[in-house]
Amino acid sequence: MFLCEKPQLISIVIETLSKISNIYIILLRCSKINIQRFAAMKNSIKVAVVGATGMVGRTMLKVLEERNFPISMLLPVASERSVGSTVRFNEADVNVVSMEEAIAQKPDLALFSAGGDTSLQWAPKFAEVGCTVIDNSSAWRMHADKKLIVPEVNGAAIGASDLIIANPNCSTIQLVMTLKPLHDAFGAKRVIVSTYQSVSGTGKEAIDQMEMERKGVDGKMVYPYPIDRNCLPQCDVFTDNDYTKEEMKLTNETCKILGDKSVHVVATAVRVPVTGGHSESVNVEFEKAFEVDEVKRLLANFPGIRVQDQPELKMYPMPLYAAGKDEVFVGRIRRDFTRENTLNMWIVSDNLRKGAATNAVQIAEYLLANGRW
Ligand code: NAP
Ligand code: 2RA
Repeated sequence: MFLCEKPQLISIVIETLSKISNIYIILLRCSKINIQRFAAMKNSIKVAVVGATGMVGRTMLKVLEERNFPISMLLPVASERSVGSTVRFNEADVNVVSMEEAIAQKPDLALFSAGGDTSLQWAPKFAEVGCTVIDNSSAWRMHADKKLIVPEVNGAAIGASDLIIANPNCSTIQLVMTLKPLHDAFGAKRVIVSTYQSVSGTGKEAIDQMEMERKGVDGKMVYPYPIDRNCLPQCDVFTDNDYTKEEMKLTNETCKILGDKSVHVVATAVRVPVTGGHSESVNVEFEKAFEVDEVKRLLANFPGIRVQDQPELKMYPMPLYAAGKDEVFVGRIRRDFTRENTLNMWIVSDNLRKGAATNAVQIAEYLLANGRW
């Protein structure tokens, strides 16, 4: 009797041990999630950062930290490759979790920067649990029922039912910030933009490509040609009309944010061997006459814009000095003497900050201030 019951006993022991180890794993996961809890502040919320290991995601963590955004629990999410690794936030190592684990925690807010396909697949799943998603990819920007927001320009367009909110493309944000006060005053008719976009705009693999080239080492090529000591008149892929997607984003997103389809924007987007910070040479034709001093005054008074324009002192915006800053810098402001009511200017901003992370966090701050949580 005892002999024949022994295998059964062994299987009961194994089953019990396995249950204990499962409980142990769950407790371990919970303990990791405990590490991600932070001292509660007023209106503290659970925040997921999707793409937390990427260029934009890491900047989001930095910006959330710097601006003391009230977070009760942080859920950094990345691809399966990174689950279990850690990111640094508020002097703690916080575990990267999977999409499923983050959704199970029912976050209040998710800041997405993990590419368009990831957003299309996962943003609705976060929204289903009542989470507000602010998405940095191009996935939702031109959807008729999704808002495309730069808080200083059209923050008031956000409604209570907007759960997936799109963050515009980096090159568009710095353009619309500058156009908004001038469009309101003089009516922009036609905008010709040439961009000088940094390598960080393509993501961390592009930085690696440029660094490898500088070291003379062969490595993965993200661009079709070398980027160091070169300029590529191609940002993103070509569309049917021979403009690139980046160029068409400038055309379409600008009209959507300004709420005015009559503004004609045409762009040439160029990738340059600069690590961070996008620059734009912009020519704007207005309906109404303007004085250059009035243009400078309107720009200087607009929140988030810094005018740097003293040619006699060689003062103008440059990406090297815009790095790490949240403002949009404008200089070389001058009349186009070849055309009536037309202006030239040079706009520079840190593409990872106001062009992505800072704008997304500002949208979240706007929602917080307006009682979303
Ligand atoms: P990146 O440096 O290449 O980082 C991509 C991030 O997405 C990483 O955290 C990566 O995780 C994660 N990811 C990739 N596939 C995933 C998946 N299937 N599930 C979950 N996470 C996944 O790229 P980035 O420059 O930060 O750009 C991210 C997004 O922001 C893009 O949509 C881009 O268009 C947009 N954006 C970028 C800028 C810019 O200036 N760079 C500006 C505005 C908007 P792993 O580390 O695990 O691979
Ligand atoms: C770039 N559009 O190519 C990207 C950043 N969002 O710079």
